[in-house]
Amino acid sequence: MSITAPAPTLPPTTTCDGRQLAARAWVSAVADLLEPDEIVWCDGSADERTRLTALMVEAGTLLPLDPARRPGSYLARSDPSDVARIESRTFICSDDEADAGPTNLWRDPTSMRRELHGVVRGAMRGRTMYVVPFSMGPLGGPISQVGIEITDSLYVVVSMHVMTRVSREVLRMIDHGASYVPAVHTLGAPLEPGQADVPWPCSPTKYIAHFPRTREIWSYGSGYGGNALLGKKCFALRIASTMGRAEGWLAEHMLIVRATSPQGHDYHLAAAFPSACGKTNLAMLEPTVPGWSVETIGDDIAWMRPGPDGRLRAINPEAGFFGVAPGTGWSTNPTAMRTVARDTIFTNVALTDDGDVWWEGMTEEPPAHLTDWQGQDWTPGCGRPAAHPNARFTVAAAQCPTIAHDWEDPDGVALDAIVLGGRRASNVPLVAEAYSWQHGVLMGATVSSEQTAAAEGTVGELRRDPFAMLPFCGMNMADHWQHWLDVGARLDPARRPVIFQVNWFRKGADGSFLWPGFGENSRVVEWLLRRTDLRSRPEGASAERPGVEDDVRPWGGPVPGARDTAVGRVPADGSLDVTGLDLAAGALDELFRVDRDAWLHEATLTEEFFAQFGDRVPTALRTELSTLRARLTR
Ligand code: SAT
Ligand code: MN
Repeated sequence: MSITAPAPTLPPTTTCDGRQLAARAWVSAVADLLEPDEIVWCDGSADERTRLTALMVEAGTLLPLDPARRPGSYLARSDPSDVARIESRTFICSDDEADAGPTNLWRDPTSMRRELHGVVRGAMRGRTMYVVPFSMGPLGGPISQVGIEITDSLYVVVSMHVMTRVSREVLRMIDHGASYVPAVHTLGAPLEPGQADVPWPCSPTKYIAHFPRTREIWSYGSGYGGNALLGKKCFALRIASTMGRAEGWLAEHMLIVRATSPQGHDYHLAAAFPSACGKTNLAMLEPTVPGWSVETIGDDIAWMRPGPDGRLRAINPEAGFFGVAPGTGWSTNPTAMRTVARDTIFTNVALTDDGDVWWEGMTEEPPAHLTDWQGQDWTPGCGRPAAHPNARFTVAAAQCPTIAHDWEDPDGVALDAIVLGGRRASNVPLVAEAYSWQHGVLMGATVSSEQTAAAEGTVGELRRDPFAMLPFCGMNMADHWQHWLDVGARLDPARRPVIFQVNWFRKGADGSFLWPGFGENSRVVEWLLRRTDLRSRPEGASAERPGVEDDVRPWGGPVPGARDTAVGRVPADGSLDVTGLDLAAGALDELFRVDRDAWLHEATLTEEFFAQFGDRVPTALRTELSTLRARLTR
């Protein structure tokens, strides 16, 4: 009789009786497998950051910028093959394939654990293993969560200092029973004795694997962004979305802002946008509407939980911004430019001859000579971009001039509005208010962008990006929609946020944008925020003036009127403030025109889109879709 040994696998994260392993036990099991030369426990201190930064300068990973121009700032150039998230190597390893759903790459957790064991064994040989205890959200806050990232990348450690709250206190919390997300990252580039290192080690083989049941993350082979800073998309979205579903909260790809009206009333909104829709600009909006001001709370991720008062409370779980540099300029987003004026790590931007940074869109005129993101000479018109299109800045949120003074309030802010944006040349109005929470969830489930500029009345190829979560949802997308419905049902119907859809990108018959965008989007924000005042409208108040629905104004400002359309409530004539805007003739009508046939076609496309999720699509959404059809054909 022969006895076969069980196939080796990743170390467990729990004891036999299901309790999570003590941090030290788990770390030492991981170290046994990865075989680093040394283990360093990080504390998140300024000293630590200074020391590790100096090591990276010495290794050539970071290039110090001219302190007179960009104090405390550095340039990192990644390996040219390691420049972005890799969705084709991002796996959701749920026990049941159906729980990952058709929009994720699923792998069986048992076989993935075996496969990864073989891949990561000895991966840290010749390197130092850093143990980074971090909190997402203010330490110990009711909506916050903690994790431990193990990594052999100094760039990752220092970036985690900026993007999360790294602290030894996290280890104490874990010792006292707090559960944590165990996250392992390795560059997959062990060093043989005597082998020289390179500035940006990585491996051609890559894995970004998520294990929802044990909440683990294993990332191999990349040192870049969301592949490697595991607190961000991996934890705060993919793993957190599954935690939130189990625990009754939402982890969303949303910015959070506070807008204050001229009457001094604070409103809070969270907004989801697919990429390239101006999310960062909205997070740092400079309103053109007189008397309004906007403060930033978060630019990328929102964790939202029903509060004891029946309202939805949101925090930004991150501590920094990892923003796209190209396209950020003094004319498009001066607030972001001021944020990165100092103490910033730039990755894959161009270097100026005087030791500063540049990227496409920073200034109208490029400098006469640059060193491009790959370290090559660059002159205008040479045919290559100077900065990689996904070049980034990593900077503390606290440096943002518009950051709210209380952005770190552990209890978060109570949301008044949830905004879902897409990039649509046709069909979708500039703004539409959902008729109900369910209708809003349908809006979120059907968020899409058009690749091509659609001709009038037709719809181009749609890229679906439900709730802007397509690459970030750690579970079956249809279950995510059901979870939205469930969370909504737990909120006080009179106080829960109102859901809106926006689209800054609608085009006219001549193919030009109908809406100016940027700061003028504050006009839309004003309209939709004031609409949320209706939730607290006193009984019996009536509409008295055209475009003004309610003359009894809880906050001293008028509630703008709305007109019902098949797809939602749009601004009544005169209720969206467009004074001083130079809109083309008929643009306003066109921005809110609902084309019956095009929308019936849109409903069919939605049915086709839903079909891939089969019976996991919530009944309430199918009902909403039929109701939409009924409104269209009425
Ligand atoms: O690299 S990140 O995933 O952090 C940013 C992004 O791709 O959205
Ligand atoms: Mn993002």
